[in-house]
Amino acid sequence: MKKIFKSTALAHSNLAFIKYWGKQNEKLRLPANSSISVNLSNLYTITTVEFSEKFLRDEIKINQEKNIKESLRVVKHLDLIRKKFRIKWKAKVLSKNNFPKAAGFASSASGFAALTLAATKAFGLNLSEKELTILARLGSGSACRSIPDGFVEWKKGKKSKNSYAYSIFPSEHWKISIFALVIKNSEKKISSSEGHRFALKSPFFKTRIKKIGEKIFLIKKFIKDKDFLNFGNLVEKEALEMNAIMFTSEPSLIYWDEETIKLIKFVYELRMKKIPVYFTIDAGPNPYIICEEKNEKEIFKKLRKINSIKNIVINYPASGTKIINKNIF
Ligand code: 2P0
Repeated sequence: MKKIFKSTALAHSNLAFIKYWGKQNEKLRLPANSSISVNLSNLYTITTVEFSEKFLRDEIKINQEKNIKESLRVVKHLDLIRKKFRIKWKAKVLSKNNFPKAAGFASSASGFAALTLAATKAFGLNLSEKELTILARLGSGSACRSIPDGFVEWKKGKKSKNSYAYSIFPSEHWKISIFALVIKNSEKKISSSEGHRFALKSPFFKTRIKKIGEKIFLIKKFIKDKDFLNFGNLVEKEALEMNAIMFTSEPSLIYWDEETIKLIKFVYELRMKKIPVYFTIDAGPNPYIICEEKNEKEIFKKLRKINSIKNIVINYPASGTKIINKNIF
């Protein structure tokens, strides 16, 4: 029987508690600091990759659309994989997010994690988890954190082979609830890749880097102990510090909207009412709100009443990237 070089992977998006913002090496996507994240159960990408000697060119479809800029980035990643493993064949790639692309969630992490596993498996390569994280990182830095299970650390490393991600706690370790809130769903004008470059020019960047080691030590301890109050406090501080780097970078980046600030204040109000809840924000206006599972329903009810929130996705810690037996073409 003729062998088919085709495989499908599912990767969850991830949310950083200690963020990646600024690179020590842009080409190799070596981050300026290590980071800590969790995979998000309800935000994921499924990608099927097929290689064939008959294909004349790569054909890339993301959410049924042909987007030239995104396709070029995918082809670049395929080229890297082909070069590394001496593959000559062209590929067909179909990638689908379970969330609408215009929902305002980043998809490069889950996208490049799924692409890396599907493409290597399609060719029958069985890479170790560590190797997969290194390869995914070269496509998009944060993608390496979507490969391992649950709560993940990405070690910054000084060389490509030392900059990898691994699971620090499995997804079942701590069932916290993470609301992804959409207040704005247009694409951002300044991409994360550009933002990373600007960050190095903030006068506070060096100070941030000096403090990261201690933050990583503490966040791991708080996750281990399931110490929600200290955990949430540190997550929130870290998000504000990263945003302070963005505000003071060159050029300055303010991804926030008026509604972002309103939601931050809403979180503060809930805490004044003794409801333990914390926020974090990435490179965009849409915040994430984190609480313990026991408070999830009460907070959800309150969030649903806020008109500026267009979409709420509740997430729990999720597994790493895996192969599934259902090709999408
Ligand atoms: C993070 N972000 O740690 C941080 C927080 C955004 C803010 O990782 O250039 O899309 O592809 O390596 O991975 C976004 O950066 O950048 C990011 P590239 P990426 O989640």
